[in-house]
Amino acid sequence: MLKKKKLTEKTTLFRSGTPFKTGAVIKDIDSNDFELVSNVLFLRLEEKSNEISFIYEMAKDDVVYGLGETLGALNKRGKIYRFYNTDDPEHTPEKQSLYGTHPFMILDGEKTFGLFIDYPSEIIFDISFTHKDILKITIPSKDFDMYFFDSDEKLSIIKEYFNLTGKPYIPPKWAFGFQQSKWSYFSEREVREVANKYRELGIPLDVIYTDIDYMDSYKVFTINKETFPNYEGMVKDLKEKGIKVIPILDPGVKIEEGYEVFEEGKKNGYFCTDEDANPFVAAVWPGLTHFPDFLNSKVRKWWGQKYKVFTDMGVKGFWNDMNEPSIFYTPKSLDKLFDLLKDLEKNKDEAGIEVFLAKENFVNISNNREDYRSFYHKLDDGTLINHDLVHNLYGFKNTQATAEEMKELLPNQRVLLLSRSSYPGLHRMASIWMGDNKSWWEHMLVNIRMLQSLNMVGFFYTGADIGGFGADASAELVVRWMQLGAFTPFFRNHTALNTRPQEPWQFDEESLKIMKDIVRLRYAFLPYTYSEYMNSVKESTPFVKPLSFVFDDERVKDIEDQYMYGESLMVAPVYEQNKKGRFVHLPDVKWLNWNASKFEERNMNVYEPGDYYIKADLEQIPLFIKENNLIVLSEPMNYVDEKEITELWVVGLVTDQAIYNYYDDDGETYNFAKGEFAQIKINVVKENGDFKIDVKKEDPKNLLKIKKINFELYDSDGSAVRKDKII
Ligand code: MIG
Repeated sequence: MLKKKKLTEKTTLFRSGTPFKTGAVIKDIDSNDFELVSNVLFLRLEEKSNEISFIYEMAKDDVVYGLGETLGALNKRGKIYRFYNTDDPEHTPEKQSLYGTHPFMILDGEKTFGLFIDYPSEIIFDISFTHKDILKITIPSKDFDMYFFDSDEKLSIIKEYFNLTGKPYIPPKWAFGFQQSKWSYFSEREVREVANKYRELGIPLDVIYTDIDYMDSYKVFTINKETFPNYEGMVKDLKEKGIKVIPILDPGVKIEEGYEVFEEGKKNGYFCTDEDANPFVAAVWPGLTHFPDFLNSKVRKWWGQKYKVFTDMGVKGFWNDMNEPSIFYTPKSLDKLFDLLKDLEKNKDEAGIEVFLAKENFVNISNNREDYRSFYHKLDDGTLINHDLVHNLYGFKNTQATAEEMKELLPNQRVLLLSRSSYPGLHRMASIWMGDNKSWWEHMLVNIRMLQSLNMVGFFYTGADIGGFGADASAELVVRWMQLGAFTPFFRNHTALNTRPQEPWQFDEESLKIMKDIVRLRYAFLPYTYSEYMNSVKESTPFVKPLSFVFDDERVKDIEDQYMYGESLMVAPVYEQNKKGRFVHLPDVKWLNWNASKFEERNMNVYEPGDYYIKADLEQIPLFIKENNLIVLSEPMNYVDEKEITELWVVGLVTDQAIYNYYDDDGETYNFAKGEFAQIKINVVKENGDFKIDVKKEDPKNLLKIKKINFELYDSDGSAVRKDKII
């Protein structure tokens, strides 16, 4: 039996039992005026002793979108997805769980609707896998909320979702610059060298990350004084060069007497507890650790304030890792493994196949569900709850701790905040990257698809490890991936321990030059990217969209490897080995193609709608500007805000009229919410073979330094008219 309550014209809540308050939804829905129902519109309900399933018979051409951080196609049909946050660095196609939980989907077809399940433990979406036409969503519990969105418009379903769970996070403007990371830069010297190298080579850069090895014995909130003798000095010196340093932070607190974080946590009962009410013990990087109980608001406050060691040094970005939480092993699970080994040893001579089978036990010792069932959280009202029942909230609450205390530590400052694990609602305060991918061509396609799916669930500011995290990358792979990354909001090159280094200079002169140009191109696009990002948050419309969210023709439903980046630009990255081009579908309108390699070179072509093979040499990424839309560029810089932008370039194919609302603000604070932002309203009208340009500046706070706008306006025949306007 469910209870129903209509929340808005299009959104209805179906409540089962007494759901846990996850914090995903920003509206407080506690009133009693629910109506009892035994069915959910056209979904069939199946109840078992302790689980409920929603079943829907899909039409042949129904498409399913959403589900955020999941593997497989963009159209989610044909696979099982199991939301149970997992640190799994092997993103192979059969995997059902990754780091995040995003149980929001849109079914688009004969009927169109959306739904979101707010339940913090395992949820299974079997989307026409077990049976090819059946969508079956199973919640192994009777306490959850299910929100149903009734609309024919995919974008309005997403708006309803944001209405319910909040608008996406807004990072500082410099977060749209290029970022370099590696596990690890082992010393302050190495970090400084990398920074200097970027500046020497003239490759723009805004951020360098310090991975776990900056810490003293992996103790969170400490610094290894031998290898990083002056972390603060490094932060300050790099800041002079326009480079921000972002440290990684892991939740596991090393069990070590005298270590402040451990002592405080223990004294105050801030750690999750085991069956015997002792702090729960699990091994992660520091060895044996305790897990802070982030579901408790006192613990969150305590933890969030710890970031002060870094904010005091001038750090404005944080990278929260391992917060599924990842468990390498527990003392208990290790004992079991040793027992197994002893058994094997006893029968050593006849062990045979058992040795082969025993391998699994090694793999399964990490992130084991049994371990997640063996510890507890203490909520604000004093109740104890088993971790397994709220498992998917851990990373969310960990990063919420950071986000909330940042408001006090850095008032009115935007920070770049990344979390690996997530749950709906986290998208309001932080973002996620896509975790431990591999230097595989296949993972570029995963990146392209996940980028679109994550945008649907509110993680607009996201991206993958460029070049791939695990495994060795070839120069060509890194070049192609840097091109893709240049058109992803979060643009960071990162790689794992013991893999081939992949900074731009690690290969050959030609690759270096291409990568330098592509990073510079990224910076040229900054006015467009930032303006579009801010407008997309304002409009509650994904910044990155599949073509099928914009165009109606049947063909676009099959296009998963091209995407809209803002309203004007379609990106069609080359993501296959040795390819000198790719097929591209151009829907509905004319397109101005730019096979872009550098800001200074325009080689534009106009295409009619249709299907084409577009040549793209190694240094080129195929970009397409939509007819009667504009993009806005500026001269590349070494880092965001290095110089004042005094000139813009506005480029487009205008056959009728193009309007662009250029947005800008200080890029660092939340003053925009008080109206402190600037806009330039550009209106280009094609008239008698000429272009009439109208520009209106609205800049009450005098934020803009733009003096001149250069227009490059293309005609259907590919000819260009150049004009400028002094403003
Ligand atoms: O167990 O900190 O996803 O980006 O470099 C691996 C080391 C732990 C996983 C993160 C990755 C990071 C790595 N971390």
